[in-house]
Amino acid sequence: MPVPSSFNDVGQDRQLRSFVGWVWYEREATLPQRWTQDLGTRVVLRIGSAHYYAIVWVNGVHVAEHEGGHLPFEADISKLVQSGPLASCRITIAINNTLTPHTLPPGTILYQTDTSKYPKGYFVQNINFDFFNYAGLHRPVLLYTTPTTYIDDITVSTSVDQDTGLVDYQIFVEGGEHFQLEVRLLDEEGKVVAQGTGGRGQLQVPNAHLWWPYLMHEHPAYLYSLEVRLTAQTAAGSVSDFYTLPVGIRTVAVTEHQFLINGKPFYFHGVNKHEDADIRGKGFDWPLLVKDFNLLRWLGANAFRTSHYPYAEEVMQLCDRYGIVVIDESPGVGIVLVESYSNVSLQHHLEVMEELVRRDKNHPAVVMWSVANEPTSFLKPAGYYFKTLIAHTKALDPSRPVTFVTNSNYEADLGVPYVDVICVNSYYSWYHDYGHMEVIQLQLATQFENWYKTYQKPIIQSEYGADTIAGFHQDPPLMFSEEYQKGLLEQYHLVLDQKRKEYVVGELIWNFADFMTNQSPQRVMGNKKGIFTRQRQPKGAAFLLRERYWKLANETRYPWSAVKLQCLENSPFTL
Ligand code: GCB
Repeated sequence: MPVPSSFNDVGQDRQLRSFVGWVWYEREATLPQRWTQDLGTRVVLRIGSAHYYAIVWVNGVHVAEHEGGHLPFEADISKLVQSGPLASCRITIAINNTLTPHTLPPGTILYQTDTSKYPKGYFVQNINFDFFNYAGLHRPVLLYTTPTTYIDDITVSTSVDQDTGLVDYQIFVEGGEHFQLEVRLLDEEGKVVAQGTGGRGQLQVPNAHLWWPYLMHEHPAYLYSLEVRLTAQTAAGSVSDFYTLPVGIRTVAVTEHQFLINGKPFYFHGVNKHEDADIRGKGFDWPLLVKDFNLLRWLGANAFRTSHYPYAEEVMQLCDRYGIVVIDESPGVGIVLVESYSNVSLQHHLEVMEELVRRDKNHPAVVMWSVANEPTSFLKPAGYYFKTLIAHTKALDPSRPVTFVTNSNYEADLGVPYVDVICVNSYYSWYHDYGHMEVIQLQLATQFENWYKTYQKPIIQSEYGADTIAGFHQDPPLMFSEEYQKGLLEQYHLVLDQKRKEYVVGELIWNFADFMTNQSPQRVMGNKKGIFTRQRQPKGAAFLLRERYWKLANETRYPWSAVKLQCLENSPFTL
């Protein structure tokens, strides 16, 4: 089985495609001698993503267990690989993709006991989310080393005082007490612009280049490099550890009707994505990722939401580098049953937010956390659940706003009182009043007005769209044709263009690309609401959005130039 990849679509076996239960991966690695002989070296096994519950053994010894499919975990395996003459290391990973009411996302196993209809022991995995439940080792599995005293974590937060950028840092060292830390901040030319010593401090950068979103500035996504050097005295002598962290200096703030980046109003015009592609499923793939970023830049998109789970770290790194703003979402999707609001579930959700914030806190591209998508937030226990979850996330990271994405009625929603920005999904003339595009404007305007009059908080249209089979044409438009998708989006845009002058701060299309789902009578080999096909070819709506996003970029950019941005065929960003 290739790693990284989902196991479902690489074989010809129908049972494997829909398999629910334990699968086993095993691999032998031969380690360099220094790793196994030098006791001053710490050897770590890092698993980028295992869907969903994983148990890990090295040379037959249990080293780690992890719940949750989308975030990395590690095990220090030094003792195991340094205990004998054996230089090889057998890594065994058992993964179980079963979802229960207490996992994230939640699910239920339904046993069918009517023996006239089902064989003995027959069961199915039920889920309340609309994407295929791919499983396997979706991201790289790595072995790496550090000294025994090492830099365990770094937290950076930035602010701006007039023209001076302020970079607050905190460095966490593990494995020893006797060490020195040196910190340097370098600009893009490699020039040292600030330095410090010790585990925490503030670096001041006069005339700082700020990190701006794509299309908002002529030099978007400016990144400094924070170099952290540790020198430690250990039993094995003096050792050093070194880490470089890209740092974008920027601020984020929310007012009653605006989302501010570096004090300027920011309008999200972008997409919702999925980690999804032919054959590899949710497996990480560089060419696919770079293609997606080229498409985002071609489109003039300045943002996306990691619907409906944390994406690979490499994705976040590219967002930092290209200035694509991220709403970083937890795997809290399909929280529907009352059992999924229990303390057991809440406790797990709090831990997932800890893991997510720990992993993504230093990315300038991440401007907001989303703790969930479309929960049954009108159920009684939802109030306490979201109050606790959002407060916890804010305590973990006071620098970013927190939201969850709702599709509940504005009067019934018990979670929205705790969010900073209201993110609302709606599918007018798709799931309701199907075929009737003429009702969209009225219904959408009412939606925005109701939410705003109740809460006076900025609003993002976090999903809207229509299933479209590429190549289906019909005029006047009928559902599933490319014309219908375009027509529906245009109706939404008419209202968005009014309300963005008031308090609507963003629009994210559902979805960037077609993606696989469970089989059902409503799905034709997956969800077809992509503006690109699953193979990343444009439908008509992609050209419509491209024109719109570049127009929006021209209207909302920070006025650094009177020259118009143009989307020329061969260049994603031309002045
Ligand atoms: C939604 C969900 C998303 C679905 C989409 C749809 O509201 O958040 O996961 O795929 O609608 O197409 O039904």
